[in-house]
Amino acid sequence: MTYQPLNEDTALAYVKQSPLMGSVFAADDELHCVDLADGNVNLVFRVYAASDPVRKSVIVKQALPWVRVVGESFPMPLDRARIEARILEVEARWAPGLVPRPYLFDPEMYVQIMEDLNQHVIMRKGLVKQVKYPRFAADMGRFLARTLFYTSDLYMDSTEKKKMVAEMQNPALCKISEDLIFTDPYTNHPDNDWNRLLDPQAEAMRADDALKGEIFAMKEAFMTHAEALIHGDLHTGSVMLNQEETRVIDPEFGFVGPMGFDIGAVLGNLALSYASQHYHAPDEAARVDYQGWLLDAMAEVWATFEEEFRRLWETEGRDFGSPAYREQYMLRLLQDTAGFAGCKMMRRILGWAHVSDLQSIPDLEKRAYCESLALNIGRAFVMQRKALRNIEDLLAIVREAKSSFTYA
Ligand code: SR1
Ligand code: MG
Repeated sequence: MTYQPLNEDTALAYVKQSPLMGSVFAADDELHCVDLADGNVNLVFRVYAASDPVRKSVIVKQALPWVRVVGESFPMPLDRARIEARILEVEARWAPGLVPRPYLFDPEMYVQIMEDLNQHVIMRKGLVKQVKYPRFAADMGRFLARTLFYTSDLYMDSTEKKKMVAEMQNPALCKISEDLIFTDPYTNHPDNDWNRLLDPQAEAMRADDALKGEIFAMKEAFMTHAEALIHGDLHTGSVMLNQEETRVIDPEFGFVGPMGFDIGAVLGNLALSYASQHYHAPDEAARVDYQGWLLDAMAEVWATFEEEFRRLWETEGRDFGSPAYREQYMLRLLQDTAGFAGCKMMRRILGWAHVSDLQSIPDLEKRAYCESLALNIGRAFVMQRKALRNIEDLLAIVREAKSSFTYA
């Protein structure tokens, strides 16, 4: 089939002629389609059977040759859909039950069909409402440990690892991350968008060469440290969950890169939520309680990751069997995690592509209070990362950070 962007009608017709008729759906099922596109980049449809819309339902995700929310002026290669489908398969192998089940990838239409998580919600939306997810931290720690360990040189055969590095090259999406996370926010790039009440802080950060030097160190690590197959965009909009289950979605920015980029994305986005709770949870007791939950979740993600990763290394590691090296490696991972977390927090405030935790705060003064707190946490993560010795040191940065504004 020649590539063409789908709409609700053609997505429905597409599913009706697919191998899913006879597996997920019966031939005589009455099917419906609804457009679900919500993120920045792709087309997303839900196709479901009228007789059982919860269980008989799939997600049809199609790449566009440009960024959906911008249009043709921001081109993006269709091939990212192949990489995403491949990474989803790898993640499903090493972390089964923690990603949606992949059903089909069509390399001509750049369409993936996968399990519909219609009993799960996007985590960021739940965090804004102070929902606690009891399974999240342990599940996420395990997802990180397993996907990162099994695709690293600690486990993989050296030749296979190098083949994977070549197969998972994702240069266009990596370039977007290089620009949007590590470069543009610290320049006068015309796409940057920030709350103008933050001008003094934003200008100071853009003029701070010590900060830029450390951010460039993180950028170079992002570009050159081919440690493991990473998800590449593991913010809280890439997690769907409920009280019992956690699923990681959308690995289209994945490539073989630094492990701390994924772990840092998770911790940095929890810290963004922490900063935003000054607005979302105005009752002080409720805010302190929820911020406590977020800090506990950050600690548990790291603790579960570290415990599982060490266990896998000790029991299944093929090489690098030195306890001294292991200690050095785990400490470097923690410090990288802090550095990438900080970069990922600051870009969401100073650059393009903001997050709803902060963007949904309508009062610009209240928003500036929260944004400034997040910027100060992010900056401290980057600048103090080499002094961190354990996860408590990282949490202390969050607890002790102050906004440069007064909450009015
Ligand atoms: C052009 S894509 C903009 C941002 O959305 C994605 O989720 C990534 O974070 C990317 O940087
Ligand atoms: Mg995404």
